[in-house]
Amino acid sequence: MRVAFLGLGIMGHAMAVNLVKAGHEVTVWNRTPGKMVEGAGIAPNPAAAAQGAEVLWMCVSDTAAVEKILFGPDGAEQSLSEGMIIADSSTISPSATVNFAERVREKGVAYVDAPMTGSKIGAANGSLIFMVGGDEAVIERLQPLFSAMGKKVFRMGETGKGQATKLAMNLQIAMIFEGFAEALTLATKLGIDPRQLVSLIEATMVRSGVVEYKAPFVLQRDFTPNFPLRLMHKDIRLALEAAKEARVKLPALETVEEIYELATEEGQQDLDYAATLTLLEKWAGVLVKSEAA
Ligand code: NA7
Repeated sequence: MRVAFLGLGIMGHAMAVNLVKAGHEVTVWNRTPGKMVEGAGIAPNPAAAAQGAEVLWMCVSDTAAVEKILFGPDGAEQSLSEGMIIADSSTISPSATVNFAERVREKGVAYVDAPMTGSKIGAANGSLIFMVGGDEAVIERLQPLFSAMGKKVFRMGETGKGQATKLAMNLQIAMIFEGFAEALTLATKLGIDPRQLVSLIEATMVRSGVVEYKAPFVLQRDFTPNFPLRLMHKDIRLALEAAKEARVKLPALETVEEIYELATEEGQQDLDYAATLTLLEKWAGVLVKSEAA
């Protein structure tokens, strides 16, 4: 398929590489020039990238970025034509997504929100899991692209429902990790070896995919970004906004958001979100470090 891919960050770059590998005709665009994908064309702006494309796939930071690349100066909007599909793998506001979809529908363009999970590794080896909102028939047409980038597609409902699902998923990741981080901090302060605590967690019902994935990094105190804190913070804010719009109270998430706020004030926004542990450590006057390490 002819695909315009907009946004070559950690996730987008790997996804575009996999589309090229699967034989699709890809043209890429990134806000900051200099990023490229071997075998893909490069466009100077979103409008040029979208010219003649069957599918426009986006993977950028936030709601404002999606709005800008679609509807801003040199935005893709001016190159949209009847029958095209827009797919968005950025994590953004569900209500804004519905609004963007309405704006392009007038031109006969379908809109699918397709945020994903699987982290940097899943993007690199094409094993992402997509949670998707949109018409079934449109999603079916995108299947060759989903298969190139991921291993599973869950249709969650109409456009906007993919984003709503993603917020509910990341809310859990943030809170499960915070629970793990608080447990590590308390246990270490009380004289327990964190490595032993992790072994126990893994052998019991307390285990989770989040802990399994994050524990090795945390025990090595490796906070290089797999999923940058600034992006998890954005998702927490999006979840709180969506909750407010729907008149839902999320008190635990509100508290976790304050921790991210403080971590950002400490300059940790570009580290992995696991770095929120270091704040708990600071308040407790303890360092989570294994004696056996
Ligand atoms: P990264 O690695 O931070 O990449 C973000 C990308 O978004 C990158 O290509 C940015 O371009 C682009 N970006 C950011 N702001 C804008 C604006 N205003 N206009 C156009 N392009 C922009 O994020 P990930 O790849 O890890 O994640 C992407 C999304 O998936 C995000 O929503 C996650 O929550 C999930 P740059 O190179 O900085 O010019």
